[in-house]
Amino acid sequence: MKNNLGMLCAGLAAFAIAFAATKVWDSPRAERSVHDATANQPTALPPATTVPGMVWIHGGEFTMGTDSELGWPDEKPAHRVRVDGFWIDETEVTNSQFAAFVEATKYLTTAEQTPSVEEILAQVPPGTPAPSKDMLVAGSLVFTMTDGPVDLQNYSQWWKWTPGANWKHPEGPESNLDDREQHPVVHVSWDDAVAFAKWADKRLPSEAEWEFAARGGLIEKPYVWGDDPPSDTRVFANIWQGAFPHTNLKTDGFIRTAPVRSFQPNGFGLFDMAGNVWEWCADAYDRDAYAGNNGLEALSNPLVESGFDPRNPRSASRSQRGGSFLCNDRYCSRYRPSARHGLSPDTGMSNVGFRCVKSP
Ligand SMILES: [Ca+2]
Repeated sequence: MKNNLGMLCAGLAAFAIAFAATKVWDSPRAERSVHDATANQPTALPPATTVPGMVWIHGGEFTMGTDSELGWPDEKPAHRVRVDGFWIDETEVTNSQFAAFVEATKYLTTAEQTPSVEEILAQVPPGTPAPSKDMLVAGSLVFTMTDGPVDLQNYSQWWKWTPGANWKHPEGPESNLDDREQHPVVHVSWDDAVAFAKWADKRLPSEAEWEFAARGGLIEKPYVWGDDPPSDTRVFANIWQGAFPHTNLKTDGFIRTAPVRSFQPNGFGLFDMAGNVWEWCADAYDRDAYAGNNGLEALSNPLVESGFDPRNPRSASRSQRGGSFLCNDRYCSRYRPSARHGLSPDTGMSNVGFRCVKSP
């Protein structure tokens, strides 16, 4: 189904985007506890085998979420979680890797399929007018820089429904993947990511696994690299420098996606755990997933199976992590390791990709 088109028909009222609202991000950082000393301590011997392109994460107990003022409500409260060991891809899945999957399976992504009126109307508020015939074509939502400052609540200012946009044509039919083989694949839906993972004998990470891996062994740090907030001149990841969405200073070298491995890896040797593209997780997105989780007992391998996404109430949103090249510290800073986001599972966009994990 093509919920991204449905959301456009609904006037983007329910459109869940990487950066939901303006917020002041210069508030002082909260004091950090050090009760997380067991994080990244091995709970078992690593497996004897290795998996090419993947890093073994031996699991353990850690503090998931945050109580920091940097965090959005869906990141709170901080709570204790324990995850078993797993392998995780060193990088986001690249165009080259996704091409191998499509070549082997002839898989057709969601963005390459023509939506039906029925599919769209099932996901928008009752009474929403049916989309016009010219909108019933395969396509995806493409980020388009604006000419100047715009109302940051009006996502349609910079997200354009683009017929013919898909993973092979990221900016529309005229674009291609030349020199982008090592960029993360984009315009993939959750369904597409799950299909790839099954083919690769892998799976999508749980939010808990993803966050444990993203923290790279650091204890309750606000960023995957530590304490220092990024700025227009201080670069740690592929995010947005300058005034969103009209001025990109490109200090990090990239206006859109960057080749994987372009920035320093985190403490576990994982690349782009902040920025570049959002990464689908296995969990259903639930705004209130952590409510009541601030007890003393650590949760073991949590996985959210159903939830409520207030920005997308008619679709069973799935969680994404990591932020993207569109994130800006003055706007949402959702490239922090505790930051969460929900998006309809049948939606891909210019800044949505994934990586996989594998259990022993
Ligand atoms: Ca950038």
